[in-house]
Amino acid sequence: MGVVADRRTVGHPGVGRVLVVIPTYNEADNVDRIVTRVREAAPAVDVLVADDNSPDGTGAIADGLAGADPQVHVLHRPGKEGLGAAYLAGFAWARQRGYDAVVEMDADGSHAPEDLPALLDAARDADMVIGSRWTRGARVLNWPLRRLLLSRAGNLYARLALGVPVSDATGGYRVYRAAALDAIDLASVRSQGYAFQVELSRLAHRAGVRMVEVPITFAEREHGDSKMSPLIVAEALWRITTWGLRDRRAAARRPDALARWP
Ligand SMILES: Nc1nc2c(ncn2[C@@H]2O[C@H](COP(=O)(O)OP(=O)(O)OP(=O)(O)O)[C@@H](O)[C@H]2O)c(=O)[nH]1
Ligand SMILES: [Mg+2]
Repeated sequence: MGVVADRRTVGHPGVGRVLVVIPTYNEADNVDRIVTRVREAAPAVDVLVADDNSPDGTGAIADGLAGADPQVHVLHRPGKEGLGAAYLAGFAWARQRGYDAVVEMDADGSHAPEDLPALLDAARDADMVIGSRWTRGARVLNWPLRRLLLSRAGNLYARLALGVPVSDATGGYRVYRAAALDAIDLASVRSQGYAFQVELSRLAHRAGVRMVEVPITFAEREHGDSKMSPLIVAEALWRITTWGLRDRRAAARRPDALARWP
């Protein structure tokens, strides 16, 4: 008991108390597995499952895990509102309880909990850490060519349109320290799908948040169904284009516009 309490207070050395937020929608085959892996890989961090009232009973399974482990919590949300809304609710939950850092992680096993200690170590010298599929040392396992190309093209477009200096702006395995969340105007965020990750990358970059990327091993989901849809891709394309045009118009209005033009 004493040891557990100490770990909870201490969290990750040099970072503080950490909450891993795992959004879920119909992840009944995955939620137990992922929570168990996180607890084993990083015993000092707490977990919050943010479930959108999944019809397959994911929320009830998460309740069972929370009942058996005081470091596991569940946020029940009334219905499916997208990844972005679930994360924003998770961030608010963390801040109300004084966590020093929040981690984003998918439930489907694509983001290996075993990589989490390395991400948290990197957060000692940065306010935002992106677990990257596209930096040296990263690995992407079992992804079909179609998904590889979509991710590479999406990242290239995001970098060109927005100037965000990261190789994986769409990636969803991240650490935000409280300073990063304070610097970003979260109330202005509207994105739901992948666009959410790009929007937060853009806002963090504009706010001067210290970002680093750490290579991860990313694996295709083995159980359950993807929530990726043409609508989610269309949202990202539309929003990135709109932000890019807005940034260029704003840059052009500044007196030293010509010197700044990329
Ligand atoms: N709470 C909540 N979670 C969601 C929602 N949509 C997706 N998620 C979760 O967000 C994470 C990522 O979704 P995935 O379906 O794995 O999307 P993806 O990783 O782009 O797609 P795959 O590569 O096919 O797995 C998973 O943990 C999902 O359960 C939602 O509307 N609400
Ligand atoms: Mg996935």
